[in-house]
Amino acid sequence: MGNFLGIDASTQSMTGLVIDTSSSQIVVEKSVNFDEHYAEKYGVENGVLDANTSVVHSPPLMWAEALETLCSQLRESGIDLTSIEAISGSGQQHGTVYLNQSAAGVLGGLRADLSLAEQLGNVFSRPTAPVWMDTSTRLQCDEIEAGVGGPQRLLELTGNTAFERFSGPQIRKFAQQEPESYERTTNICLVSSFMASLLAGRIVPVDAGDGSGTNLMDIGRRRWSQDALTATAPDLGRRLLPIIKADSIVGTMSPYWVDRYGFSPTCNVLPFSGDNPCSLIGLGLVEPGKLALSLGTSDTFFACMDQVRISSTGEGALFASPDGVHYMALICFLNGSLAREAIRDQFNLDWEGFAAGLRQTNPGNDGGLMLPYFHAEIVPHISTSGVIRQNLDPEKPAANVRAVIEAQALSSRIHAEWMGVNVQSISVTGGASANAEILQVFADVHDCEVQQFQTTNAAALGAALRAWHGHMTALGAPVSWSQTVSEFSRPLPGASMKPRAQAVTLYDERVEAYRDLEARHT
Ligand code: XUL
Repeated sequence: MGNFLGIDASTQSMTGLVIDTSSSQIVVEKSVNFDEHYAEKYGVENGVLDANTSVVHSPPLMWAEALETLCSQLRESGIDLTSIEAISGSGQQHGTVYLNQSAAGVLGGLRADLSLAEQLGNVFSRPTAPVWMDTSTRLQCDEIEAGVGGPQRLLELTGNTAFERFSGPQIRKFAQQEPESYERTTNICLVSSFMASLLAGRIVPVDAGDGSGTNLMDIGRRRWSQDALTATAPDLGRRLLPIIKADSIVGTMSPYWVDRYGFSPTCNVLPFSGDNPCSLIGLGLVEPGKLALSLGTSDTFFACMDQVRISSTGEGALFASPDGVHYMALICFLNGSLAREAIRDQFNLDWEGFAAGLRQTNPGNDGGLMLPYFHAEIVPHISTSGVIRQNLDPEKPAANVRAVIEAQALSSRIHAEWMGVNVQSISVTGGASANAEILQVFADVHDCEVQQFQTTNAAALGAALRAWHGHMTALGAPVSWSQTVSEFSRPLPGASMKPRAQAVTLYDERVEAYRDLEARHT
């Protein structure tokens, strides 16, 4: 029993969430938005550089700086940081951080009188990190698939065909285009393992949940696949630490965090995992059957599986669950909050005005449809941005608000068909999950109840729960996964949207119109 911290290093912000397991309460939740704090210093917009091109990176030094700002905010919130027994975290998936030979030494000897930004400037062999929004590696995807013996072989081996955003193709592109910098790269971290390394003061491995988002992990064995490594880049194996169990303790907080922020020197650090695998835990999906929806920068739709299920369309991704046993099937839509925000900003609305737009319009939007490709899209695969409207006046704010949300809900229904889950209810998380009007559309389109939770940050909650689970296991007093999640991942009483019969019937027709429109443009 005690306090456990989960940190979510996501695309647009860094969030910390503390749970008290004796009262089963979330006691603090703080978030640092990158654009608010660092737009000028690091040149980011929506947390990334050059969002409107196919090459999308972020500065890892900004993430380090945000971690410090977050810790200051947590301390100022009044929480006693010495009371935190263990920390784990979640990172936006697939992004890679490239470290040179000085990194391990610098991390191990951080001075508490200087900031991380002052000390880490020279530890990178590549100053920026490609992130999941990067779509520039189609060539490398094809080469890696061919290198292991074809897409089907890569799918069987790693659970996924090659995706542009996955780490392997990104690493291959770097090794090809900047061979000297690749040569100077001693370690490649994912966003998750980079953040954990900052806390532990040494380079920390990735867990299987995030390892499976690389196109490099043997999904059956949960370790790097030599065939995939060879097909990706020279001497890649020695640049990656062996994959570690999500439940292991990788060390204690380094003296830097103890001296500078007052964490306990005995506070355990666990490996971070991917944001989606952590959301799986945070929403309590530790048994197969239920579906969840995360409405974040990306929208993801996912389920817990007891066996490997492969998407024959090549659209779905498969990850290992950080519970160590299950799998996670996932579809990722790039045009999530970025598309909602684009419409909000185009019509000078705030979120209340956006919700009002949904209230003022009717399900089916009088026949208006939108394909919301404000950026290139992952599912369905669209390589150049371009918004398509059908029977929809681009000048009408409310109709465009409804069109973007209906598009997202209809698309999630169409592209989840391969998962073969009989949808009974959908658990929902992410910033936009606070918006009841948006959730109502998803309930009507999927004809099932959509449930809200106490926090909209299931990834940070899942990370805190993982910290608790791993800590108790290390103490020799393990808590089962169902017990770990049961008190924290209960849907909020009275906060579920129920499907409305008339709208359900109407969307059964609209889904075919949307499918046709999409088929004509993909
Ligand atoms: C999942 C994906 C995104 C990122 C950012 O495959 O690419 O959801 O994890 O959240």
